[in-house]
Amino acid sequence: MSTRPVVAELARRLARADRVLVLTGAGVSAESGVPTFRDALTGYWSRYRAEDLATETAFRREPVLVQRWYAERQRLLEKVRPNDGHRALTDLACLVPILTLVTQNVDGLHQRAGSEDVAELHGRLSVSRCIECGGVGESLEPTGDLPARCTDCGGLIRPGVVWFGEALPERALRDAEAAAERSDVALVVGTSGLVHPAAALPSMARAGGAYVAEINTARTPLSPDADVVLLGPSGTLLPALVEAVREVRRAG
Ligand code: BJW
Ligand code: ZN
Repeated sequence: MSTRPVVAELARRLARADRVLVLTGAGVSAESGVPTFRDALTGYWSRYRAEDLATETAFRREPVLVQRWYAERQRLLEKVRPNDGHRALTDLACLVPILTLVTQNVDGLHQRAGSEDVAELHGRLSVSRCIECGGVGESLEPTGDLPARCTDCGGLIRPGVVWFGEALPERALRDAEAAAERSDVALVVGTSGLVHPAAALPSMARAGGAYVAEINTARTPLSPDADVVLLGPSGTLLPALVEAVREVRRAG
């Protein structure tokens, strides 16, 4: 079945919305060459177990393994670029009165595509800090012995991301929840919808009366509760959607 009528309806709703919430996950960066977490062949978790790497307990147990994993991912980010999906979301922000972009991604690609005020629920990979004194800017890659330690106090250096069991940045979560409750349309892009509290935002938006649209290459646990599910890569679907919003505005 063609997705065109569905895209047209979603575009009409976006064109008359006052407030739009966009929630993104790893899928939006997949076409930039950043592996997702849970996709069977390319996801990070297919090579490692989450609990071996993405918790503070794991880090304290095996700091060298965890630092190496994150340092490798930091190096990858220096080589990748935002894709058409990131750019389309930057464009969409200029077409609606209030757009709140909330991401679970730690790669900074939305900002590099030109998006402003991005609520980063799971932190930022490029910002490392000392686990003892909180000093930022230390490298995960030591010039001397491993593991990398803080030059001020000798504490271990960790990436500035949110691990399982850790609280999300207060302001980002507060902004995301407020935007969800007030949104007219919620676009949920490239997330498996498995990790909370981010995964609760679409249902929060729907409870507040929003029209919820999901864009993903596969169905997710969020799909049954979405008003519309567009199956396909976000790097293609998002630019098409933004073009459709422009058309509605030109026509109206
Ligand atoms: C495409 C595509 C293309 C592919 N186009 N699509 C309620 C219920 C149950 C559990 C909990 C709950 N509340 C809290 C929890 C516990 C836990 C949790 O959710 N566990 C579940 C897994 C069961 N949550 C937490 O611990 C959170 N903290 C918390 O709640 O703290 C409470 C607290 C309060 C006060 C004091 C102390 C504590 C923290 C969660 C942190 C998540 N961290 C990670 C790692 C970050 C570091 C790192 O980068 O290594 O964040 S986990 C990982 O998953 C990462 C991601 O941001 C996150 C979400 O993944 P995402 O983005 O959805 O990616 P994938 O791979 O899963 O999916 C990709 C999707 O894209 C797929 O659907 C594809 O089909 C699609 N796709 N190509 C479009 N081209
Ligand atoms: Zn320190």
